[in-house]
Amino acid sequence: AGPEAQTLGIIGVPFAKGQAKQGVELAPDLLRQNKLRQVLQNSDERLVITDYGNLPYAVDETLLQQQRQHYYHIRNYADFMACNLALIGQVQLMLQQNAQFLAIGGDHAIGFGSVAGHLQHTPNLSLVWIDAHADINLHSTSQSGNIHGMPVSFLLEPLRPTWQHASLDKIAPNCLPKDQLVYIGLRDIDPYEAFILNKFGIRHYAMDSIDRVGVPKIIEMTLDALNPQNKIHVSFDIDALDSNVAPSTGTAVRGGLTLREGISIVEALRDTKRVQGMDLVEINPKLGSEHDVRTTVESGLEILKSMFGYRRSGARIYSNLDTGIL
Ligand code: HAR
Ligand code: MN
Ligand code: MN
Ligand code: MN
Repeated sequence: AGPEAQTLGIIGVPFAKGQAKQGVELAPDLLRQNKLRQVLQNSDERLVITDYGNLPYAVDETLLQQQRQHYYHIRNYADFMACNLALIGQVQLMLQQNAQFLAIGGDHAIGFGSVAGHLQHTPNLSLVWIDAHADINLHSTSQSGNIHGMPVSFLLEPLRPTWQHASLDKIAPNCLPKDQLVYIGLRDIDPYEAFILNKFGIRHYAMDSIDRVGVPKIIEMTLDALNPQNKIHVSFDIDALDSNVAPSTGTAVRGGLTLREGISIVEALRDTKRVQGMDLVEINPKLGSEHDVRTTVESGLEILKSMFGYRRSGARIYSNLDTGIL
């Protein structure tokens, strides 16, 4: 690892209790079996990768009390908080030891701990949430009780008071200002989520905006909105991609991003050189056929490849190229 080294820490977060379907906990190991490490290494030879394995967590009595008293209507609140507490610490550790990190879910409930940990290391952060869903429900608005539909509400400054019993000021004092969040790919927004997005003027480029102005303009508007001094966190829910390229996921929605659009967005974010953390979540190998699972894993790996340096144009750095051939 020379001065050009780009250090990347990877953590698997096999958390599946933010929703009701089994299987999403298998994704980190499945991606590893499908040569995650080699794919990333080949995307940029300067990467120095440390895989921290899969994150363990333990639920304590305080969290169970919080669940019993205040959040009994949310499925697995105590598990959610315990896992995310561990992840908040893990992300900070990875950013002490690496320039960048990647968190592999698990379901999108881990977006809370991943972004919250990132915010504790880097208070001036911008968040790009690429998803079919807004994941901004409050405990009082969720119709499903599934906490993978709520992580953004824990992160956003104006929504924090709605989690008054969650001790967020202790766990994760830094939060995200509403103007440093941009959503891309939405197409399945709950009524109260739409109300929240509009009330606070949160930028959300749903699929209809993408249809109207196209991906290059959406990228331009996204980058214009984000503070250019900030580092960026990209939280990528595989269901942002169309279900024909990402069928094996718990809440697939048709009419999503093509793989090319997904790659294009991720390439542009990478090119800012400000992306410091990324999540890839909601790949569920227990859903769909063997072919569906392979397609979904391949799409996920293509997205990661582009984030960590691969360029379709061939415009990449190769230090040991033998130019004596010509
Ligand atoms: N909005 C719905 C809910 O709150 C669906 C949540 C979403 N599913 C996800 N997250 N895959 O993006 O229950
Ligand atoms: Mn650091
Ligand atoms: Mn999501
Ligand atoms: Mn989603």
